[in-house]
Amino acid sequence: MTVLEQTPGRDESGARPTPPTAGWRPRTDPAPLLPDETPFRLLGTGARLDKRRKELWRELYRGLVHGRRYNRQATALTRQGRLAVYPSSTGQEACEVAAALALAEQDWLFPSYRDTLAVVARGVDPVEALTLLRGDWHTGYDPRAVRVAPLSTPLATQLPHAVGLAHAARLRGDDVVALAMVGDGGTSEGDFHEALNFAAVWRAPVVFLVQNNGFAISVPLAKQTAAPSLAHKAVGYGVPGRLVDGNDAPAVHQVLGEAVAHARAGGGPTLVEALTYRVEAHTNADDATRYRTDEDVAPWLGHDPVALLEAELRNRRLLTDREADAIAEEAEAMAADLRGRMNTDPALDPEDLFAHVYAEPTTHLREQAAMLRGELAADAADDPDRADTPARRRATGRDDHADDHRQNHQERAA
Ligand SMILES: Cc1ncc(C[n+]2csc(CCOP(=O)(O)OP(=O)(O)O)c2C)c(N)n1
Ligand SMILES: [Mg+2]
Repeated sequence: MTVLEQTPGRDESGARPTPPTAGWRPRTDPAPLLPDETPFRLLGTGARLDKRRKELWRELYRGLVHGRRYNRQATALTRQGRLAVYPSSTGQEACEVAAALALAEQDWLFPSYRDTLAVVARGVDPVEALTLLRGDWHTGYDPRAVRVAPLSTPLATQLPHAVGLAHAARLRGDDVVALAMVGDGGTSEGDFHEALNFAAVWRAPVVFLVQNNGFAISVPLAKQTAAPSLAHKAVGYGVPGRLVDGNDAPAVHQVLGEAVAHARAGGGPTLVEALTYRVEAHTNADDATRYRTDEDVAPWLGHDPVALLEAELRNRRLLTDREADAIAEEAEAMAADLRGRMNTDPALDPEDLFAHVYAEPTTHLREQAAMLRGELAADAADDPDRADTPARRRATGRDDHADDHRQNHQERAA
C-alpha cells in the first residue's frame, strides 16, 4: 500500500481544496484534540476501585519502590566507576513504571536514555538494561526478543522509529502499538515534529509520552518553548493531546492505557504530556546547583510519586506495614544482585565497538577497526601487563576469549 492508497484520515474532503470563501471551517474540529484544562489525576480524588484496579495500584507501587531503589543503586555504581553514566529518573518513576505496564506483550517500547526503569519494568534484565550506559555494548538486550528498542541517546530519534514500526505493523495487520518516550527538550527537535506528522497522517498506532521534567540539562522549559503546554503541540498535527499529573502513577497508567487502546482500535496516535520533575541532576556528570536552588526542588519533593501512592494505598487499607516491608526487602535484594553482577569485570573486546553498526561494515569502519587493532597490538607489545587483551590474543592467534564473548552474546540474542 502506498501513502496515496491509504484511507484518508478524519478529513475525507482533504483531497478537494475549496476556495477560502465565507463559511471556511478548519479541516477538522480542533476542540476534541485540545488537552484537558488541568492535569488528569486519580490519587486523592476518591476514585472507586474494583478488584483489578486495586491489584494494579499495588503493582504500580511495587514498581515504583523497585524503581527508586534501582536509580539509587545505579547512581552509586557511577561513583564506584562501574557505570560510565546514569541519567536518574528519581521523581519520575510513575511515568516509567506506568509506561511499561500500559503495554501488552506484543507491543513495543521506544525509550530514551532516561528510561532504564521503564525498560526494566517491561521485563529486561536489570544488568542488560545498563549495558549501553556502562559503555560495553550498544544494547545489552535483543530488542526484538523483548520488544524494547535500544535506549536512545540522540534526542527524539526514537520517535520516527516508533512511528515507522507502528505503521509497518498496521500495514501487515499485526496487533502492535508502539509507545515512544521523550523529554520536554526532545519536543523541540525536528524528529519530534516529523514523527507526529507522519503518525497523524498515517494514523499509526503509536503513543507519544512526553515526560516534562522541567529541564533539558540546564535549560528550563520556559527557555526552550513558548507553547501553552507540550500537550498543545499535538493539536497542530491533528493529534489529540492529553495532560496528566506525571507523579500520579495510576493516572499516568490510565491515560496511557486509554491512548494505547485508542491506537489499537485504529484511532491513531495520541500525545501525552506528563508533568513531573527531574529531582536529581541531569546525570552524575552534572551539577544542578549551578542552575537551580533547593527552593525550586522542594515543592516537588512534597509531591513525590512513591510517597503519594503509598499514602493513598495505606489510607485505603490496601497496603500493610508488613507488605510495604516485604516490597522494600525485595527491592533491596534486586539492588544487591545488580551491585554484585555489575561489580564483575565483563570480558570485552574493543573491536566490538564496530559490530552491529551496519549489517555490512562500511569501508570507513573497516579502516578504523584495523587502525584500532594495530594500536592495541602495539600497546600490548610495549606493555607485557596488557599482553592478555583480546587484541593481543587475536594478534597472536589466541582469541578464544573474544570468540567466547561474541558467542555468548549471540546466544543471548538468539
Ligand atoms: C540530537 C541531540 N542533541 C543534543 C543532545 C545533547 N543532550 C543530551 S540530553 C539533552 C537534554 C534533553 O532534555 P529532555 O529532552 O528534556 O530530556 P531529559 O534529559 O530531561 O530527560 C541534550 C540537549 C543529544 N543527546 N542529542
Ligand atoms: Mg527534560
